[in-house]
Formats: sequence, structure tokens, C-alpha cells
Amino acid sequence: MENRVIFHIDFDYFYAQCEEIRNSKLKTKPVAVCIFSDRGEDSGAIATANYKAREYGVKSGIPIKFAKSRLKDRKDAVFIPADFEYYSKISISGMEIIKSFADIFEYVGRDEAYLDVTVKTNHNFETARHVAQQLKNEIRKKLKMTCSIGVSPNKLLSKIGSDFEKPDGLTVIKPDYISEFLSQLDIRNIPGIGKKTESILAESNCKKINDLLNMDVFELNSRFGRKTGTYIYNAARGIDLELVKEKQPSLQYSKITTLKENSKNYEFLSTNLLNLCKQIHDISIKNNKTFRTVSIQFVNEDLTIKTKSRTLKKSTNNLGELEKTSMQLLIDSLNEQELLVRRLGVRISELSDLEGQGDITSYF
Ligand code: DGT
Ligand code: CA
Ligand code: CA
Repeated sequence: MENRVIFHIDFDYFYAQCEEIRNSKLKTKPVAVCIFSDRGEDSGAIATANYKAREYGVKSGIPIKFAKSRLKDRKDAVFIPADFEYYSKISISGMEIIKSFADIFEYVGRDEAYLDVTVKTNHNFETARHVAQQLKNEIRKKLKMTCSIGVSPNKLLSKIGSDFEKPDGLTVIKPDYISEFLSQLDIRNIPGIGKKTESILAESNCKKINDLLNMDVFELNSRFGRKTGTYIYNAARGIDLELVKEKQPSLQYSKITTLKENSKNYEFLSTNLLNLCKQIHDISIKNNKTFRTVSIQFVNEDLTIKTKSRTLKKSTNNLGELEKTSMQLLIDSLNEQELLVRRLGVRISELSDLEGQGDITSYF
């Protein structure tokens, strides 16, 4: 197993870089891509920002108002409304290039993927470095974009690696370099370790990945539960046996709305939800699609996101079924919901052609 060669590739400041490539004048300016809500003026949040804007503390998730005040001394700062359709097109072209380099291609999200290149590189990390550089060159040439790649024997380390030298990074972690590489990192560099876990560990003076090596797996399990405890234990040692699983980007439709007021009232949310279901259903009918998975999403008042999904036994295009499933997801989501909900969304995915042609896999 540990003979594998895995890439994790992630585009740098993706939405903002998409904007830069269609308007090169933006490159020297701070750029923030904004999701304006329909509560007027500057209400809404930043989806992402280029690295010039990040120097001023402008980043994903912060309110547009904060971003504007942080950049108030930069008269050249640019705030652009998000254009998801355009970003999807760039993503599709990018994924086509990435796919052509892989033995096994696993789509993760519109700007990232895992590749198993073990056969292609003949288990050799020098060859792998070369192939990763070629992939970066190809993306630069065809898309005019930069991306970052992590190369290692597993998904976990490659994911950490792609983040390590961002932007335009290439980090190769050969098997004999794993422990040295990890020893310089903080616990929060482990994917999936949130603020909460981090602060619990900090209480016992555990801040660096190296500090974790002194904790045994039983101790970690008893604190975080078996699943998370074992994950942390293995992650600190660079161990991850997850396979790269073939996965293509799949078509999905979603609708999200900013509520008239923040709320966690069932009646109020369900009225909005049914409205969204109707709109999503219209889109699926118009495009002749059936769906198999239904998801609902809360963007909470503090801009954190909560998503719940359910996969149906059979693919359908029935409005009643969409409504019923969404309402059930709403009830589940409101259970233990403390924050008020600011935006509410519905998504259908695993779409098929109504004529029964099987799964559509080549677009979003
Ligand atoms: P990076 O990879 O650190 O250079 O920067 P990004 O912007 O590529 O960050 P990443 O990979 O986490 O996210 C990819 C895209 O997803 C990003 O360009 C915009 C979107 N995105 C990320 N975080 C948020 C968020 O909190 N809200 C919304 N609406 N979109 C987000
Ligand atoms: Ca990215
Ligand atoms: Ca990403």
C-alpha cells in the first residue's frame, strides 16, 4: 500500500484567479469575489480573494462590509460579484487536463482532485515530481492559471502538501521524508482538525504534530471518540490508507436564498424551503433530469455552513418526493440547531436523463 504515488491538486484562489484570467488588469490589484445577498447594498460574504487582498485580512466567509473596510486604503481594490457559471466552465476545462495525467482520477470539488499516478510514474518519486511539474505547466499554458500540487504516498500527505507552498506550489514528500516533513507542522495543518479539537489539544500543551507522537491511541480515542482519535493518531504519523476512487464531476442543481430575516423557526423556514423546492423542480423538469440525492444547506448567522443530504432508493423527478425529503432534512437540521439561519439552500444531485440514459457525469 505505501508504495503508491498520489497527487492532490488544488487551484490557487480559484474564483478570484478565474476573474484575473479574463481581465489581466486585475492581477496587480486586491480582488475579492463577493456573494451579494438580496438584503441590499453590501450585505453578503466574500467567496474568496486573491493573495493581494489576503494581505489585508480579506478571506473566504467574511462579510463584504468587513472586506471593504479592511481595503479602504486601497483605492484600486476590486469587488466582483460571483459568476458561478463561468467558474464551472473553467473548472471543467481544468479537470479535463488533470484527468489526462491520472491512472485513477477522483474529483473532489470544482477546484481540486486526487490522482493516483503509481503506474504512470512507475513508483518513482523523481518521475512523479517531473509529471507534477508537467501538469502545472500544462495548466498554466492552457488555462493561464496557477495551481498547487502535493505529491506523496497517500491522500492525506498530498492534501497537506498541496497547501504547504501555496500559491503555485509543488511539494514532494517521499516516504523517507514523511516524519521530517510533519515535524515542522502545527496540528491545525492536519485536514479536518478544527478549532475545537485544536484548543482541546492545546490544553495539554499539544500544538505541533510532533507533540501528538507522545500520545497513545487510547488516550486520543477516549478524548475524541474512536474514529477521530484513530484518525489523529495515524495522521500524526503520516499514515492514511484511503484509496483514490474514480469519481467524475457530476451535474447538480442548487438554489439558495437569503432569508428576509435570520431565523430558526420551523414554519418560516419550511415556507421558504418549499418555495426553493418548486424552483429546483422547475429546473430539473426543464432540463429533463431526474435526481437521486437531495441536500439542504444552512448558512448560519455567523456564516458557518451546515449541510445535510439524503439519497433516495430510486432516481425521481417527483416534486412531492423532493418536498418530503427536504422537509425531513429540515427537521433533522433544526434538531440541535442553536444559531439562527441566514441563508437556506436546496440541492439535487446524482442527476440522470429522464429518458433513462444513465448518469450524466461530464458536467456540473
Ligand atoms: P487557495 O486554495 O487557498 O489558494 O484559495 P481558494 O479560493 O481556491 O480556496 P479553496 O480551495 O478553499 O476554495 C475554492 C473555491 O471555493 C474558492 O475560490 C471560492 C469557494 N469558497 C471557498 N470558501 C468559501 C466560502 O466560505 N464560501 C463560499 N461561498 N465559497 C467559498
Ligand atoms: Ca483552491
Ligand atoms: Ca479547494
